[in-house]
Amino acid sequence: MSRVVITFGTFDVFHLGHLRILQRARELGTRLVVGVSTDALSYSKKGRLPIYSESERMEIISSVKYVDDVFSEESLDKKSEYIRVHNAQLLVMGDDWYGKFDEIKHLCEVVYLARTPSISTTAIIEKMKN
Ligand code: C2G
Repeated sequence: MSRVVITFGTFDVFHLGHLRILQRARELGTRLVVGVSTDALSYSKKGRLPIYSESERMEIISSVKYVDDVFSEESLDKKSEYIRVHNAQLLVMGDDWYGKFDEIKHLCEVVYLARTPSISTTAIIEKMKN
């Protein structure tokens, strides 16, 4: 029985937290599609441009063995459209987004997974600065 899982993120300075949520998301279905945030959307979310460009982040994510397809996420408000276009049955996000996408539960199942503790792009950037 096919089950398409969809998830989203900036995935800047790719790290174990990113890898593990992609792995766990893929284990919940038979196909994983990932919306990689554009530089503009990432800027609006995080107040800074990503270290890795959009095309670099897309190339990295599309080469992860758990990922079956990638596309550009242009807006946080287009989830319904992306879910329909990719025919997704399950949306997976880290629990830092807990409850934020419940309004689309009429379209597909929504699951929030615990983030991998004590690792983040921000912390990696800080560590490199020092
Ligand atoms: N993540 C995680 N553990 C970490 C860090 C991140 O599980 N230690 C998860 C986040 O919860 C998210 C995914 O990895 O589900 C990508 O994280 P970010 O690149 O920070 O993306 P974000 O800004 O949360 O974008 O439409 C939703 C947004 O695009 C999500």
